[in-house]
Amino acid sequence: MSINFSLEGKVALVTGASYGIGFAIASGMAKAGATIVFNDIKQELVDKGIAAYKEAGINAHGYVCDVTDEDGVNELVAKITSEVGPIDILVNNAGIIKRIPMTEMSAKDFRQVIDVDLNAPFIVSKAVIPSMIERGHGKIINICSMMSELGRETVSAYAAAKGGLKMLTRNICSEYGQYNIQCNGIGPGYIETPQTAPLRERQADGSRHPFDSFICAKTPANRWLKPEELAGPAVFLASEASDAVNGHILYVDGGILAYIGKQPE
Ligand code: NAP
Ligand code: GCO
Repeated sequence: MSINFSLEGKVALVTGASYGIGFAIASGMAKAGATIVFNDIKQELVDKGIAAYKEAGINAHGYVCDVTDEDGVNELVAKITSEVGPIDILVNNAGIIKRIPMTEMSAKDFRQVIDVDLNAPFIVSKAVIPSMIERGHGKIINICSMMSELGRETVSAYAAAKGGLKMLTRNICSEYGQYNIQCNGIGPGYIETPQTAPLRERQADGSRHPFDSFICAKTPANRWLKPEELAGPAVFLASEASDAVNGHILYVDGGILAYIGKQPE
């Protein structure tokens, strides 16, 4: 019996993948044979992304698109389909966070986080599913979070969005599994990217950021994870090897969710 982890002949759209987790996942999928398509809001970042993929030996297709803009997303999917090919794999990766105590957060800020982190995965998934149904297969991977399971101070909007994204994942599985579409989530732990840079920066006196020490104490391996460590799980969920896996959130967190945390010395 052969197990097929290959993505040869597949077109993968990874949203918000000029850098960070999206770039790492797309790079891993390219190494498994996928044709990579990505988007970002700004042309400048798309250009930088294309150059970065090229440097990694990957001929990626980059487009400017705000994933919260439904008309723009529908145009993007039509353009990709005509210029590259129908989308076989969708990774809803684009995301933002605003770290503000809830009682100080405006409704506008709350809505913006929900719009990017939850409404947009709905919009993009809705745009690609009909073609997946027509072709009898599809893979959707939603990038969830520790905050799909846990809360913490200042991230109310983000946690609400990522908790909702977990349930959207399960609902796409429920509604479209009959068409051989698998929709799963990846729940990264704490990853070294620009999004978490403010939580890791050295203090004025040169000491470690308190949150840096906190997260390392909550992670069995006592370290932050790297974006590249998400590529293997993503390739698995994008490949035929996971055709019987559906509606699952695969936590790639170094064990944070299993661990009470290191006792302070
Ligand atoms: P990041 O470094 O902030 O990158 C986010 C990417 O999404 C950027 O390329 C950004 O483009 C793009 N983006 C944001 N809003 C967009 C929009 N409206 N339309 C299109 N693209 C948009 O974040 P990251 O750390 O790589 O995180 C990627 C995903 O993983 C996010 O969903 C995040 O919530 C999730 N996650 C991150 C961690 C972590 O520890 N880093 C852990 C768990 C989950 P611009 O630069 O143009 O804004
Ligand atoms: C935070 C972090 C986290 C990570 C990630 C953890 O402020 O707590 O940004 O939310 O981004 O989502 O899985």
